[in-house]
Amino acid sequence: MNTSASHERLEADGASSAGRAPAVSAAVVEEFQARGVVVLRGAFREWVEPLRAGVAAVMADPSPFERTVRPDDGSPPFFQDYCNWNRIDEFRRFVFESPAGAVAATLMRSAHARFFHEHVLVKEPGTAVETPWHHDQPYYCVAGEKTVSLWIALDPVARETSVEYVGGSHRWGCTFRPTRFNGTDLFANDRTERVPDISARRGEFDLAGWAMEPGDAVAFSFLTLHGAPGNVSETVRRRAFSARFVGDDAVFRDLGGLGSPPFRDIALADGAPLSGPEFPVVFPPPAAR
Ligand SMILES: O=C(O)CCC(=O)C(=O)O
Repeated sequence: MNTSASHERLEADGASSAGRAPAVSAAVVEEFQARGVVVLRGAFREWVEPLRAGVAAVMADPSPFERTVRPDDGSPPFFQDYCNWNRIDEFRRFVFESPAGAVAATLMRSAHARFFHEHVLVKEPGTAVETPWHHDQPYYCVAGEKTVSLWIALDPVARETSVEYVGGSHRWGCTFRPTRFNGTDLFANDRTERVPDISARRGEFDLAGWAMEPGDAVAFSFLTLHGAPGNVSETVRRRAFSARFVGDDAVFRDLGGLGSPPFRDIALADGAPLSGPEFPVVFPPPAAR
């Protein structure tokens, strides 16, 4: 567990434009760089209501990418959908008008922040569906050192329901085989190493996780291993909006449209700098460039 409470603080200062970020202290940046994960208290409080409205809109009209896991034990589902920012007004406003891009650029120590995609994750009260331990990098058609996801809580999240992160795993120097939730291969690939059984060896790792309030966020690298239990609450939903950014070193990795998200229509060459309307630069905002 993270004991450095001073590193947990990031209080939103009322900033609401992409050009004006809440202060992210040097200590927070250092912790993100060293541990691969840091909690940002209250950073997106004013975005909770718009994002909840966006989540409701997606759930009412999911995209073709929607994946809802319905557990065999009959407990409630785990809803997931992604890449909806361009059709859901609240999400598009978040991408371009919230301080998320500025926060991401600061944490990544990047001259700019480019939006990669967003992911909606809703664990209904009582769902038994766990999020298996994984890291996101092997699923993605992008490579680079500068990456960050902002997992924003839209409900109160108790510690026993929270996502957990393996501190320092972003520096292990390896990526693990990308699999689906059920353990089958997502696509043919030459990675043989599987994610270690973190749950069985908890004492060996620097596990980080936090009880959260709506508007708190956890920032973590695409390489940081993470996983989550089911939603042990019988009454409180666990709605989350995970916004993903890459920095100025991002290049396209051609996965033949087989990654997750698949991004089947990208015309970039393997290794080319990531660009294009699917991945807008959101910080600095256009007026400041
Ligand atoms: O919300 C969860 O349970 C998992 C989140 C996750 O895997 C992610 O945001 O990359």
